[in-house]
Amino acid sequence: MENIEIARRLEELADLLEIQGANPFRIRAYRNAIRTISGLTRPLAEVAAEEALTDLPGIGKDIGGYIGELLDTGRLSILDEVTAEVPRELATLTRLDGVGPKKARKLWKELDVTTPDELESAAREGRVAALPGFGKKSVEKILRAIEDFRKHQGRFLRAEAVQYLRPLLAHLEGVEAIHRLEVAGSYRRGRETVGDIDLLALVDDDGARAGVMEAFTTFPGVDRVEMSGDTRGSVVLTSGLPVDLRILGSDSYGAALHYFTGSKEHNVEIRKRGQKRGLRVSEYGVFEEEGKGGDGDGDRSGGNGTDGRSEGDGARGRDGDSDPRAGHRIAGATEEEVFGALDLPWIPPVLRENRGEIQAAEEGRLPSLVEAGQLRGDLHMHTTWSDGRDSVREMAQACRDRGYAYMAITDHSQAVTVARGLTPERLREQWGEIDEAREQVEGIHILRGCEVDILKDGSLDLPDEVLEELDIVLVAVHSHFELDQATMTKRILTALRHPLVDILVHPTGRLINRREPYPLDMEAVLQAALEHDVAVELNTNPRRLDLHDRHLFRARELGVPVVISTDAHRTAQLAYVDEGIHQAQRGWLEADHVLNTRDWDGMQAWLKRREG
Ligand code: DGT
Ligand code: CA
Ligand code: CA
Repeated sequence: MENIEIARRLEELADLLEIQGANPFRIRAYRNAIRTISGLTRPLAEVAAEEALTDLPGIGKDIGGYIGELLDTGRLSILDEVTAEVPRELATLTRLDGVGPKKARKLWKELDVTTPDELESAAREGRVAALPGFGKKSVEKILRAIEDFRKHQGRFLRAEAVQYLRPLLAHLEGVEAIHRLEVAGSYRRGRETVGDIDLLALVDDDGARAGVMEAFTTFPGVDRVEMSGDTRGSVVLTSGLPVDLRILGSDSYGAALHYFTGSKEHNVEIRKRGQKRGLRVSEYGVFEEEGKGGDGDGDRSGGNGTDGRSEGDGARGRDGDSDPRAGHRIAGATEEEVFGALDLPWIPPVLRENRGEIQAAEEGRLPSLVEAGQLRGDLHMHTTWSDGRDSVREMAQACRDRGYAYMAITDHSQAVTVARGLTPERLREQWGEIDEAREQVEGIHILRGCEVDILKDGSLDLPDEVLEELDIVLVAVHSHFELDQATMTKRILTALRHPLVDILVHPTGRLINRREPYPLDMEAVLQAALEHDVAVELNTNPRRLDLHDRHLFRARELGVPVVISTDAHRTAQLAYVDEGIHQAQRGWLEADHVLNTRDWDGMQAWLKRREG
């Protein structure tokens, strides 16, 4: 079991205990322990094998025991005891904005409300507003939170799914009969969230299928088996992540990989392209229409007719009465073969969203997508000076160890009090520490930066004379998300007009599955960024991924430089870039569109762009 999953279970436990009314000190201790676990860079299983879990800071006897039980059995018996008394759904309720454990308890005890649906009815009937501690405003907030919850229900952050999936993949990789194993679906397309996981296994020996399916369904991390057949099985992992497995032979493996990678919209276009050529594309392969080709006898005639029988719009290749495997198969073993049969080069999965990738492939202008390894520096990170966990020097060492040529220290400015933002005085003090780090950590250029808050009226949170002394100025919105679109857009445009601003960071403010973007005219923002020579950020924190792919695509079109940065609050988070890079690729970005692929000279030149 991975750390993140252990943390998630313990969090659920803490939520339910708190609703039950457990001792607040106990709850606080549990939450501290969960924070420790989330910050660990080593797997707990490894820690447990080498030392007592209680040696870790903040891990007491209780939690140590729970972790041990989870590692050994995958279960948590105390959670079963608590859920016998407190309905488990209440933990979901506490995640709604505006409903904490105390309110969840009240809703449950007073109104018998345990689910978002029940809460909505109760709120609409005025029963919630009548409870002490719940005014009209808080009811409105709750209703909005329920709406947001519905939109995202059941979707996992890809970065989380990666971790939930890893042990299962390791398990299946040990199964000898599987020659190839791939994750298809939205996961392979690098989408920020995934609904379920689509696994494909290549098994040549038909006799081995049952054993493979059994290895899948009996994996210890499986919570329940939804179905288990000859070639297809469906399970739900203990994390709640649903996983499908399909078993395929080598003739159709590539076709299935293409089909189940999707997107559905891309598949529909590919099928249409096949039809124009007299070919039928399905998850089993590319086939010449019946009557046009023999069945494996080498009689291949035609292949470019356009009559074609209707294939519908992409229903699983089984529309009408036609057998999806009928006809002469001309491709299917690999994806290259499938695309090749349609006179196309292989298209990277991140582009398969029917946003012009087929035409670009046809015309030989598929982008050469930016890779994480091409980044030469990270320009957004926090330290213990504001809300980060590691020191300037630790961040610098970690950046250097990643092979970066440069980096920027960008703690918050004073208005962001919850993050202990810096006043001009404290910022100046920090520069002393940056100077020391410059001497101590060789081989990397450390820029003095700041994530300067954009105030409500669009002015900046630090005086110009301070900004002038910074090497790089990031600006961001952290408050007044409630402004309407016109006011919010004006606010940001005002900030972009400031002549000392370099990068607009996490431009939409969204938190995936938690907070919608604030209303913003992004076209106007990108146009202004272009006009004022300001770069926009792709923040690779898995909850942010802000800007997202469509806006990145537009930035590329306009020629607005993009910076890919992690916003790391601890050294381990510098690795966020490895996941977040998918979003850049989904926006069709190439190295040239990304500012921090430049070497140090190139970066310096950009920072001096307004001089002289
Ligand atoms: P998800 O799981 O909601 O994050 O998104 P996907 O894209 O992984 O979708 P999923 O798991 O329902 O199906 C996997 C792929 O299978 C999908 O991307 C394309 C293909 N597929 C599924 N249903 C259809 C369909 O009705 N027509 C076509 N052409 N393809 C389909
Ligand atoms: Ca899927
Ligand atoms: Ca699926």
